[in-house]
Amino acid sequence: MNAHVQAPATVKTTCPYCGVGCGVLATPDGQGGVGIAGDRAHPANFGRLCSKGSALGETVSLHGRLLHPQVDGARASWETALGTVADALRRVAERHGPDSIAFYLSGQLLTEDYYVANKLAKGFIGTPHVDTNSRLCMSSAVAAHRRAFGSDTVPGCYEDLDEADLIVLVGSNTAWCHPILFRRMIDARAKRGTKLVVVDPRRTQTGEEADLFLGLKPGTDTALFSGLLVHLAATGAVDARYVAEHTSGFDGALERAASIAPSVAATAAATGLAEADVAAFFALFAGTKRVVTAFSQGANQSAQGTDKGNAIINCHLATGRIGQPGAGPFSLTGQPNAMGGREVGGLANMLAAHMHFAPEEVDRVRRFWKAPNIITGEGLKAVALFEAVARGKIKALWVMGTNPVVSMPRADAIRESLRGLDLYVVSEAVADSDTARAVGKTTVLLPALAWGEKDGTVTNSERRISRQRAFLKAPGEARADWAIITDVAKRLGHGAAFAYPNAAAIFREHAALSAYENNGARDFDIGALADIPDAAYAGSAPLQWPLPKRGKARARLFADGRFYTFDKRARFVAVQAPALAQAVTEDTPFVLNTGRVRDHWHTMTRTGKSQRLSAHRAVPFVEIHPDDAARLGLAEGDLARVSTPHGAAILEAMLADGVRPGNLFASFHWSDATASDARVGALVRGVPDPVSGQPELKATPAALGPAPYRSRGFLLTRAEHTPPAGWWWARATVEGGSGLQFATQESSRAVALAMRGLFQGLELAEYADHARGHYRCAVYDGNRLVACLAFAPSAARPAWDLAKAIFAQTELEPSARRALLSGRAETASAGPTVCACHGVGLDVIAGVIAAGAGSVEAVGAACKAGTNCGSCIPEIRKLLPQVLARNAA
Ligand SMILES: Nc1nc2c(c(=O)[nH]1)N[C@H]1C(S)=C(S)[C@@H](COP(=O)(O)OP(=O)(O)OC[C@H]3O[C@@H](n4cnc5c(=O)[nH]c(N)nc54)[C@H](O)[C@@H]3O)O[C@H]1N2
Ligand SMILES: Nc1nc2c(c(=O)[nH]1)N[C@H]1C(S)=C(S)[C@@H](COP(=O)(O)OP(=O)(O)OC[C@H]3O[C@@H](n4cnc5c(=O)[nH]c(N)nc54)[C@H](O)[C@@H]3O)O[C@H]1N2
Ligand code: SF4
Ligand SMILES: [Mo]
Repeated sequence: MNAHVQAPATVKTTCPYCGVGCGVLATPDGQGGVGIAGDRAHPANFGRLCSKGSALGETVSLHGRLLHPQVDGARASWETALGTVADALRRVAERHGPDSIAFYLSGQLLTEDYYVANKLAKGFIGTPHVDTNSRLCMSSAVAAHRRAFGSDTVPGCYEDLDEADLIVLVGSNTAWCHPILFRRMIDARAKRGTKLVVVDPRRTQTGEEADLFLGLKPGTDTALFSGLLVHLAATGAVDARYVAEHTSGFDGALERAASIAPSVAATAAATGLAEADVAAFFALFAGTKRVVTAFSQGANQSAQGTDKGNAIINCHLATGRIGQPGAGPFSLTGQPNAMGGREVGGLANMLAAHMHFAPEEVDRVRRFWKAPNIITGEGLKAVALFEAVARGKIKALWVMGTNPVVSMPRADAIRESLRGLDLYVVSEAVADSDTARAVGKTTVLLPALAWGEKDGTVTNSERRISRQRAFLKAPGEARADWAIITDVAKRLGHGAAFAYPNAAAIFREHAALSAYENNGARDFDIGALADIPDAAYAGSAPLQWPLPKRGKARARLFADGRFYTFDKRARFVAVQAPALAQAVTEDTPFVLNTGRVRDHWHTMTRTGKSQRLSAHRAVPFVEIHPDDAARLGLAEGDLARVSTPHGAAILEAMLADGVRPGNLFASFHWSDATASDARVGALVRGVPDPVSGQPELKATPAALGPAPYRSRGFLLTRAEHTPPAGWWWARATVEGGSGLQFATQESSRAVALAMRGLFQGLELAEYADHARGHYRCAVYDGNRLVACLAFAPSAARPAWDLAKAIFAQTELEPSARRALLSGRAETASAGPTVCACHGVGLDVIAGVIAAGAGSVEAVGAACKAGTNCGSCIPEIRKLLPQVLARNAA
């Protein structure tokens, strides 16, 4: 190697996906690519990364990026685009008042971006209508914290998971959605015998790993935790002194709990659980001092989300298990900067820096910002905000860093409502998200810097502020979100208040506001960072708040039993009895639950670029209990139509006995950019929780039936291809190109004709049996395979694993060419991917198990599966007994 070539510099940054907030070492290769490793020095992950974090290097290409501003579909200069935005905002404010302007922000913005957007809207434009996708994510946890603690405070930290003897996971598929924290839990089990209880109507991979799985009826969590409170009181497990000295409202909460679930038997009846399981859970909780109850979307995304949070917190307050090592309620935040959004006040019911709308708070923020148009009350929350767009009350909407046309409930109606906007602005990293494709009367797209290019801070689930650092240069004309916002502020005449030279200056102001006239009255105080010099900000190590100027940092809050209510006592909350927001009907007899898969992130604008991450679940699916499927004549892999009064989707049936009979589970990851008929958000009703306004996304009554297509097939191409209208399809990135699974009413003859048309001038190797409707085709350019297709009647739907493996090769052996035409491998194939990191398939893993690998470790030693990020270990663990049993039979 040339001695003068500099070794590439490694940059410490933070993963842009989940709220675990893992530290990442990024080593750019100088050609737009990057090597990724876990940061051993980061206290969230100590060097580990999950499948999504490990594959970050596959997602930074510029393919599909929005690189230039656009106005009404045409490329425009920044000058024109920002002028259009500022002029229209001014016009709308003059004609209809500033409160006809709304902002819809995201927990994936950096704190600095979030801070200036919130400041511009609430202090300078003067509109309260600023909400964020965090409304759909953890606003119920925020509301529960505020009701119980008087502040939105997460009391605990990740070390509590290492030090707990019992971890209760409520509505959390931690193994897939917070994988690195899940690894810490599994480590704790190995180290100290920590027990794991999982509460979820669906037996997920997390549930598979549990010591006790509680597959309760959807929406009945408040009954379970009411029953627990009653049990704690009845068995002397209540810490009476703690309750007397540090709390209020215990009697009322207990009385209510007793009216909901007076006994183990009543709890079992209300939740649909076995009495023995309920009793076992109650005994475990009562008898274990170090308990962490971690909750996420199965609790939050519920028409009773706030009550679910408080029902959990009640049990921790009753036992004094809060703010102590290894004990406390713990809200797992979803997005990388969900917590930062709360810090800046990005939700419609907050003002800024954990201040709300008490007159002295409004006045304080006004003085600090020198704000000419400070708002004085709450704005509309996401669901109501988009309803106001539909009604024409909101005339201008600026969406930043979120894809609501996919992720909002009733997403079809959301898309439709945007048409009426006088001004529709989208700050985006990608060009063709469904939200970027939607249009208002005037539509402006603003290209934002993405992960690896932008620079600022994020705060994870344990209140730890970490730096996201740039290691790639800004592509095209993309700019930092904060820079875009401050430029619009300047055009609106607010230059002086938005004259930030860099992200560090914004951070300092944010830190200063947190400390402003605080004196310990507000939990969020990072005053110690208010004067942080640029160089120290640039090099800053991860820091946990609170971090006041005077006083010390604390990993846990409330250890002293003092809370942020006026009398410093925590509040017990009397919760409501469980009831689904909407009951099932004859026409919609199923309860549709929605959520996530292991390897995709939300609307897939980033993880969808990675072939490794696209292999685990390549097709939009609906999990159905086998009994329901049998009744409806649906077999594994059939296409099924799921519908509600709000929308419909066509998804592959996945038979899963982990789903309760009568329930369905689908992912909201697919959009119009990646599939023809799989925008699951369109089906979801989204009834808001009365306290938090967070919509119910886990229980919409739905109908289910077969979606018959004559034929099914797949097509692998080097460049992306979209089938004709009327075909069902789903696209996934594959090694070396793009893969489509499709279904159609067309004949094999028509498909053969289409292939010949599509690949004119190239060599087509074809196998056709049109009488039986079978057709296979491989397209070559010289020796290079450029496309390959297989097509058959739906009942004989071809699998693509073998073709995918061949498509990834550069030089094809004659046996591979033959295999493409016969559809049969001459050597063993790998099967569907289980281990994304090492690309190890199911058949390979089953093979090594059959050959004697009897444990997760042995499987890893034999074929490397599960040895990198460990996200697939639960799947391997599940496979072991199955294969061993099959072998023994
Ligand atoms: N792989 C991956 N990881 C992610 C994300 C991603 O997109 N992909 N997104 C991140 C974000 S933003 C978030 S918010 C988190 C979400 O993380 P999680 O909350 O763990 O994920 P979900 O799949 O949305 O829902 C969790 C579980 O709630 C269950 N549930 C449904 N109804 C009920 C109920 O009534 N009671 C109970 N107890 N449970 C119920 C569902 O069956 C589901 O298994 O994940 C983060 N991490
Ligand atoms: N049915 C159903 N719906 C759900 C959920 C569910 O469980 N079920 N979960 C809800 C939850 S918890 C969440 S958090 C939401 C998530 O839903 P969304 O926020 O809509 O999903 P993302 O795909 O993360 O959208 C982020 C967008 O920002 C863009 N982007 C990336 N980086 C940047 C940047 O630096 N700047 C800007 N301006 N843009 C950027 C991405 O390309 C992408 O289009 O979905 C919610 N919706
Ligand atoms: S657990 Fe995975 S997705 Fe979450 S921050 Fe860590 S590496 Fe990123
Ligand atoms: Mo989320």
